[in-house]
Amino acid sequence: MAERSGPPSGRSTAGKPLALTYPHPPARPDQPPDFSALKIPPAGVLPVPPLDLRAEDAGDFATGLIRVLDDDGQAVGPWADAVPGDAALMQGLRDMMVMRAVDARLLTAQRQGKMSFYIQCTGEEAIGCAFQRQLLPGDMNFPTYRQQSLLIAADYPLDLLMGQTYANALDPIRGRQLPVLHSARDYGFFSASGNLGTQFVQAVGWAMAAALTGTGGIAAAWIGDGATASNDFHSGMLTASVYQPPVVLNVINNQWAISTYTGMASGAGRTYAARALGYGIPALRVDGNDYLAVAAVSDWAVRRARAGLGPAFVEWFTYRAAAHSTSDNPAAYRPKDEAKAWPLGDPIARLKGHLIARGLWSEDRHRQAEAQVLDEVMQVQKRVEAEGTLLSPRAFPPTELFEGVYAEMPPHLMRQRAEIGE
Ligand SMILES: Cc1ncc(C[n+]2csc(CCOP(=O)(O)OP(=O)(O)O)c2C)c(N)n1
Ligand SMILES: [Mg+2]
Repeated sequence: MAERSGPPSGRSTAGKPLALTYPHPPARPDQPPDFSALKIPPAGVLPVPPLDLRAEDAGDFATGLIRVLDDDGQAVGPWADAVPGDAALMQGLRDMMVMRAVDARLLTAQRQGKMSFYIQCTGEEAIGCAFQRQLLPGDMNFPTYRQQSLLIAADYPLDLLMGQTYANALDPIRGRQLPVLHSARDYGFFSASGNLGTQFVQAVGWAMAAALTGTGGIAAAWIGDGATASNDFHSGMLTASVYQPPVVLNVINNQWAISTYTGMASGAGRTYAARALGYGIPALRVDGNDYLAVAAVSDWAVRRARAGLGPAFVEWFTYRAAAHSTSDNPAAYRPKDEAKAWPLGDPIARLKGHLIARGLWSEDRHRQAEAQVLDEVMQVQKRVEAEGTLLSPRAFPPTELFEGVYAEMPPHLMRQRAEIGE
C-alpha cells in the first residue's frame, strides 16, 4: 500500500502558504468612501417574470438589480407598468416623511435622556413603507428592530408607536421589550424578536400554519444581511423550500451589521439573492432606495404567495445611513460621508424627484409638507411624553409585571406576586 503523506503543515500542495480570506470594506474612516466596485446596472433592464418563476430561471433576477427610477427620476422599463398609481406614490412619500420625522424626534429624545435606546431606519424607509402597502389585513410581518416603517404604512397610531419607545403608559406592551421591539398583532406586526435570524423560522412556521388551518394570510420574514449568517436563516430556507408555504423571505442588505462589513456574511462576492437559488427558491434583487421598484416587486412577491405558488426571496439592496443604534458610533469603522456617497441615493429624495419631474409635486410643496409632518409628529410626541419619560418616570403598579405573559400564571410567579403583597 502506498504511503500517504500530506503537505507540510500550513502549506498547500503547490507549496504556497495556506491562508484564509478576510473580506474588507471598500474604505475605512481615514479614507474617502469608495463604492466603485459595486456593479449597478441601469434602471429598466430586467423584465417582469411570470408569477410562477422557478429558481432555475431566476439567475438574472438574483444577480442583477431591479430598478425603475433612472438617474433623471423617470420610471423606465417593464417594471414601471407594475408600479401603483399616483395616489399610492403620494401616500408613499408621506409615509416615508412621517417615518423620517419620527426617527429624528425619537433620536433626539434618546439623546436628551428621555428614553434608554433607539434604532433608526434612515435610508431604508422605502422598503417597509412600500411593502406594507401591498399587504392585506390578516397578513403577518416578522420584523426586526429596523422595520418600524411597516407600522407607519399600516397606519399604526403614532402615540402607540412612540409610547412603546418611552415604555410609558401608552406602551401597549408596558415596557416588556426594548424600545423599538414593537408588537402589534392587529396591524400585521408580530412581536419583534431581538435574536437575529429567528424571523425566518417563525414566518415560515406561521405561513405553514396559515396554509394548514385555512386561516389565510401570507407571512413576510425580515432580516438583515448579517443575520443571514445565522442557523435560523438556513433552517427557514430549507423548510420553506420543502413545504412551499405562502411566505416572502426578505433580506435587507444595508452593507453593515453593526461594525461588520456585509462581505463577512455574503462571502465570495455572491449576492444574498443567489443563495436562495440553491434552496430552489426564486429570488429577486432590488434597489431598496427606489420606492417604485420596491412597490412593484413587493406586489409581485405578495401576489405569488397569495396565489399558492410558494415562497419568494427578495434581497433589498440599500445602505444603513444612520448609526446601527444609539449605542453605536459608525465614525469608528467607516468613512464619515459614506452614506452621502451611496450610489443609489436617498429614497425620499428620489421619489420626490420623480413626482416633481412628472409635475405632481414641487420643492415648495415638499418643504411645506415636511414642516407639517414634523409639526404633527411633535404634537403626538408632546402628548406621549406627558405620560412619562425617563426624566419624569411614572411607575407602573408592580403587579403589572406578572400580567400578560402567561395564560395561566405558574406557581413561582404566584409566590413572587404574593411577596410584594398582592
Ligand atoms: C443571535 C444574535 N446574535 C447577535 C446579536 C447582536 N446583534 C444585534 S444587531 C446585530 C447586527 C445585525 O446586522 P444585520 O443583520 O445586517 O441587520 P441591520 O442591523 O444591519 O439591520 C448583531 C450582531 C443578536 N441580537 N442576536
Ligand atoms: Mg445589515
